[in-house]
Amino acid sequence: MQMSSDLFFISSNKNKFEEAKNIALEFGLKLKFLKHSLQEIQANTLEEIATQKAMHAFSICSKPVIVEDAGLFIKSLNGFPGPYSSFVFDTIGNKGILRLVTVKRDAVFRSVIAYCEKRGDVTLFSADVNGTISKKEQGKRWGYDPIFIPSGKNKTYSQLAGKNKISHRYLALKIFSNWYLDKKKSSDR
Ligand code: ITT
Repeated sequence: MQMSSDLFFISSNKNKFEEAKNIALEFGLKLKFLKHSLQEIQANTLEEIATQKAMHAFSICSKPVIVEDAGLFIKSLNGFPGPYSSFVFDTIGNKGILRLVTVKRDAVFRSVIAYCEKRGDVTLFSADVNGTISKKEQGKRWGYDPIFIPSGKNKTYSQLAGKNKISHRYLALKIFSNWYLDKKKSSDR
């Protein structure tokens, strides 16, 4: 398979990049990592945050770039922490979330990938995975992995060897990669 290899991925989160890199390779895309903490605006949607992050990222590298904004939306908490997932993880963490979720445990993990290759021009790709919040932390890994059980499984993301084949990040990167490789093919013609 021929690899397409001129795409930057900017994030402060090495775990996120490692997953994205392995997933993208499967689709024939080689991502280059640039570790940077991008400006995260206060906004009500991941799409708005991802758009701003992509514009900031492009101003840093001036090359085609993707960023991701992800969020955990808990239905009984009206979608909290959603766009505040990063802040909430750093403040109350998984233990705090487990204290807030009592009876209804349904949740959605969402990924929004934002692509920018020109100043002010951002294209978005998103995907959701439905699931539930576990009763206690199970397994390790990173972020909310120990408390999110994707639908149809009885293990958390942390405990699933195949997380990268079913995750919100996998699904969003799949849509993005198809779009990006098609675009490259038509511009190479
Ligand atoms: P960026 O620099 O890329 O923004 P971040 O860690 O702040 O890195 P997000 O804002 O996208 O990333 O993520 C929101 C929160 O959700 C953050 O605390 C992550 O650790 C967590 N998170 C995102 N994807 C996750 C995943 O696949 N598994 C577990 N936690 C995840």
